[in-house]
Amino acid sequence: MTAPAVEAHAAWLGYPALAAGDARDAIAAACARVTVRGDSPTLRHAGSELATGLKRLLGQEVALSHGEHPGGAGVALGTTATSELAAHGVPGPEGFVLVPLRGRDGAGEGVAIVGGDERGCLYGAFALLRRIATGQGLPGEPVTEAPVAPLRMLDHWDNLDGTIERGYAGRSIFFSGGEVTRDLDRVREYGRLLASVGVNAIALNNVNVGRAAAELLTGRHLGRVARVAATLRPFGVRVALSVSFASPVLLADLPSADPRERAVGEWWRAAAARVYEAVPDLLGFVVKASSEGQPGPHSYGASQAEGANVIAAAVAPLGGVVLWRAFVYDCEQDWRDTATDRAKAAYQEFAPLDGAFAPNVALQIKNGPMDFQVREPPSPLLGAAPRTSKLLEVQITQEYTGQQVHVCYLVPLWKEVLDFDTQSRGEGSTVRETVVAGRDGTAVAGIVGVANVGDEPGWTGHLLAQANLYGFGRLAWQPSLSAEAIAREWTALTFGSDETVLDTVTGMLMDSREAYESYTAPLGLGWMVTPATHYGPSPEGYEYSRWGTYLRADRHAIGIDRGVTRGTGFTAQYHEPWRSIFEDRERCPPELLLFFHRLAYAELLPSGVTLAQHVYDTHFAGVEAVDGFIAGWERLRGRIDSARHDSVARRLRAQRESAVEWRDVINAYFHRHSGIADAAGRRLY
Ligand code: GCW
Repeated sequence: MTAPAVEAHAAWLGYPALAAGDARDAIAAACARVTVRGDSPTLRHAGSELATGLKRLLGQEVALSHGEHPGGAGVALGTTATSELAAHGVPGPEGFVLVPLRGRDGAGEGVAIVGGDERGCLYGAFALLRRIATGQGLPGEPVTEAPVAPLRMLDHWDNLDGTIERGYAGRSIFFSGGEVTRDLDRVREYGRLLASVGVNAIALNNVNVGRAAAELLTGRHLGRVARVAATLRPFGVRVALSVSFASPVLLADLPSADPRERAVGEWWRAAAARVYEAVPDLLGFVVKASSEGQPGPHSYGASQAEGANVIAAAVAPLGGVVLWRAFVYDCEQDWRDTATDRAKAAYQEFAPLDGAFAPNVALQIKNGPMDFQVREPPSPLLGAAPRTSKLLEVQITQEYTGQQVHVCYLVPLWKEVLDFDTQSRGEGSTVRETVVAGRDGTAVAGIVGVANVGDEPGWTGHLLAQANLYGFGRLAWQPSLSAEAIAREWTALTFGSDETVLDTVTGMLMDSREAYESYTAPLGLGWMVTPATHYGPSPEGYEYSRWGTYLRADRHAIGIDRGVTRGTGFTAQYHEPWRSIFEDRERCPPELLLFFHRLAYAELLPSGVTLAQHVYDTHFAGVEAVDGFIAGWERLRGRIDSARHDSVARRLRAQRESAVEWRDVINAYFHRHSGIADAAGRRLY
């Protein structure tokens, strides 16, 4: 058996044909016709997606018409505003109900998709297709869905020259040669992918904004930005721009960008007016300020709140928001200074400013206190600043997690953060409820992911990295979905319903993060990567540098104590009981032991082996896990088209090579420092 080739750009929207049988025939009978009530770009996309998707899944022609549902079998699509469908339920904005339609004899005749608004129709159309493609079939009872996160956003770190910071899938789909793209077909394809998983906002350009990108706010680029926004609009996706805090200086020659100066406020108001004239529904501006060399309020002795508020005041009357990144720390640290702890920085900077931010400012907070390592505790800032709007930021692009060469399914990592109970309002204050769903009652809430997309045909470089993009959207929509359910959905949509493929790929995705972690970051000890590129091992690459990411290894012990009693005091930023749990070696989650505690190599871990032995064991096991992925994937040859099979097989081989390097370097490092032999007698270098 050889599976047919699938166009790479279709990603999970290729709609592989269902296997012949009664189930398919019943769906085919009920879905031979699609009728769309109303006419608009969004509804047209929804209708044509349904018609083409159903056709491919069911292998039959599907008639598409706009107007009143003629009765009888078929799929009827419309909003609650279109009379006969309103009776079926009233979902909120962006939500939808899938309602089984029954004939006179009570037999199933089709399904109505009732959107709370037009975006709800689009999401409902994708949901119906997903149900059918994943074998759930047509709903037997009405199914209502609405997104949990109001803002479900992607940040592209794309530069105007077409490069992508931390991008591993080719060049930007939005920029090249210093200009905004004119390839709107590709943008449209992307809009379709985003809508299929419910992503509703996107920042087009990198948060590191140089002179060239600062000019996005000027007439030179705004026309094309507007065309990109217009292309994405029917897919329910609003555009945002990353801006430089120094824009008034860079673009208007003002002597300063001090937020307290009147001329600066006036400049931002005029700039915002110009931008909103071009893109009236612009979401707003993303700002990385006083962070890693970017200009910001600190350059003028002003606070982060003063900095954010001057821009917020400019966009507020236009309905815009400011997404203010909280990734602020001392990036000029002296490695000799052991009192400063980078993990504490974001909280120290922002928690005291609670209440000082304008209502249309949201702090965009990375999931962990350091920086997107494969294992970190949740950022304590997510449980602080109750009067400040907050967004959770995660990294879909695999900067520290294998750069789309290694398979690393990140949904389990994101779920740990979403499910973390910060205890900010007592028990039941999970990140997903308080921050992402906005139960704290602040004005802006949601989740942002740094995109892993480029212009490579399959969007994400590694085919299996598509599961991260897919999973981000699905999780933002419904954080209670399990990581495994999402992996299975993606696999079925991407490869079809072959059970062997489903089980193998889902299993591989589910094991992948732990595998990567086991050969790169023992017990939460991060940063052993090669500086700058962040690929491959270099245990002391950052040891004597300025970035605040130290291991402080000597011949007895490694790691940093971050407790209150004998460390940097980082644990004090958490609410109880976390503060005490993280502080206490006995109760600290084992996978975070080296994040919170300095341990001797000879120390016995709860598992009964020494730290050194644990490192050897996990590093050997990590490479074995990769061998398992390779063997599992080999068994799928012939069940997956050869182009996609080969591309993953090639990457798995490259992953293995890198994993071996990691294993041998990290094991050698621990062995040379500790002098402890491997109990299993394996080769250490
Ligand atoms: O993870 C680090 C990256 C930088 C990035 C920065 C940030 C865009 O190494 O490349 O800059 O985080 O999040 O601002």
